Amino acid sequence: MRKKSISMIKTLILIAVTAIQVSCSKRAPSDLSMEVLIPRPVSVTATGDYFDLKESTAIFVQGESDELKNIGQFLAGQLRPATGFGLEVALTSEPPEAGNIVLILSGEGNIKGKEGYELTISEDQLTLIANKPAGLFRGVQTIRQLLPSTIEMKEKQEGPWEIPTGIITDQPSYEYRGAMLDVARHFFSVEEVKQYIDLLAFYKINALHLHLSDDQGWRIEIKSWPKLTEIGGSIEVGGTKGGFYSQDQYSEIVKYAQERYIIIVPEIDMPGHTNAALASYAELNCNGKATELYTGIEVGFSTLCVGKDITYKFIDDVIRELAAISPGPYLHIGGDESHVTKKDDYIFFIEKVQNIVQKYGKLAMGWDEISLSRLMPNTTAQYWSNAENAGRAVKQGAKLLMSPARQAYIDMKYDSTTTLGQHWAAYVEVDSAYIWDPATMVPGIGKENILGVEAALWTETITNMEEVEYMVFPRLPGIAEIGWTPSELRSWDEYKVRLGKHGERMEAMGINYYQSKLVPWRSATTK
Ligand code: TNX
Repeated sequence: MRKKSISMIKTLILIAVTAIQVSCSKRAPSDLSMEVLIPRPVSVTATGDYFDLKESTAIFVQGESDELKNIGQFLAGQLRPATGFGLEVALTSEPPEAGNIVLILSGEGNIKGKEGYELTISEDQLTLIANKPAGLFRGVQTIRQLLPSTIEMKEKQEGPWEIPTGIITDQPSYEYRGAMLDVARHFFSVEEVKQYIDLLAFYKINALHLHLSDDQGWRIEIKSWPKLTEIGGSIEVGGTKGGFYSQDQYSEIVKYAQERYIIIVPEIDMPGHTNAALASYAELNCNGKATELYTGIEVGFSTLCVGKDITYKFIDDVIRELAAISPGPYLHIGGDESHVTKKDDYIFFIEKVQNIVQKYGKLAMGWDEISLSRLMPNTTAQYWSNAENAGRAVKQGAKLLMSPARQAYIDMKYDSTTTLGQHWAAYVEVDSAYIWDPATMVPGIGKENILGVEAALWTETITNMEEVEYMVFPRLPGIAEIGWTPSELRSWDEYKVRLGKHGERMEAMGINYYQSKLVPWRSATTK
């Protein structure tokens, strides 16, 4: 009896002590390594505490540079609406007081390459260090993803705005991580392209390839050939009104992308896929007659007249004007599916056009068929389906950009019930878009031959941004991760859980994404 009551008292004391401990300790320990980050960072060490973003938090930028201040402003701009905080951005040369965010450009630390960064989060301070501004910008995306999903909402939300403490050291696997948008089959406005750029930036993508011309439309103003846009830009697939970018508008897109450390890769597809040009100028046709405008979705029926001098005068003008407004290193010459161009003509044409691209100071890129021609050492071939073409390109010393249609063509339907998209290559479910490795895709071709990866969105069936989002999400985040995260850190079983949790964030961003049954979604509408 006595023994029993002593043990009962002991138990009660234990309960009381535990209760006091729990109510006194602030919060459960955090675990930075469990945070949902896409792409997954290279290295994460957790230290168990929290950094709190507060009303009083400021963003300090170390270094006298407007460029760095702009990155600070970008971060503040992302965090202000949902927090309602002022988040002042200030330049400093002194280490600031506790409670702030600090962005530092420095050659020190464990940071690799021009996009690497190191993020050190303590209770007192959040410190982001990089060698180059691009690295700071990539790290800023990590900071966004470490805050609660509601940070992405446009109206003020309830906090707390806490970030688990620890250290993230990160850098990309591939130097080029791109997305292609076909603005030729359906036209997308400057505002829509900017919206797309914002989505790409969030996943640390650094190249937007704009497919600016095709059979159905010519979308970039060329001042010396004005009918290209007057006539060739007037319509789109289905016969609806088309559109084009004036050179000023295009420059506005380039600048917007540049501020997000994204290059624009402009593509003029030739010698095939050129009906819009052939309809605009009779002299570009071998028979001297302009074709009719085309609003269908067949491919491979058009070609520039390879034997005429005027063709190269035309290309010289187009490339000269386009190169002058394109600060990025690459200019894409297409070269795919030229089914009505004779093989010898095709070979001759691609060699000649590569020279023109070089003359205007750019590096040529082209779809994998260009490897039939002699490639210049700095030309990049974009692999989409033909391993033989890819092998021939690499043998010539060219690098490959990997866009395998069965994995990275995000205009493909997810499954047989998807209403948008095509399925000539495959049904591309969310797992298929994730489970592939650029470095083992084509036998005999390894990482050293590969520039990077690119997800391609062709728009024969895609007419507006809501549809773009549905096809892009959630396949693009997976392809972004393939480009960024080393292959040994990638597994579908781990990724699908992370993606499932990321659903909440896509919803907070207002993204219309496909809720694949293969992913365990944890989101407002699927919970
Ligand atoms: C093939 S692959 C194309 C495009 C189409 C796309 C549709 C390649 C380089 N060309 O012209 O839009 O398929 O999925």
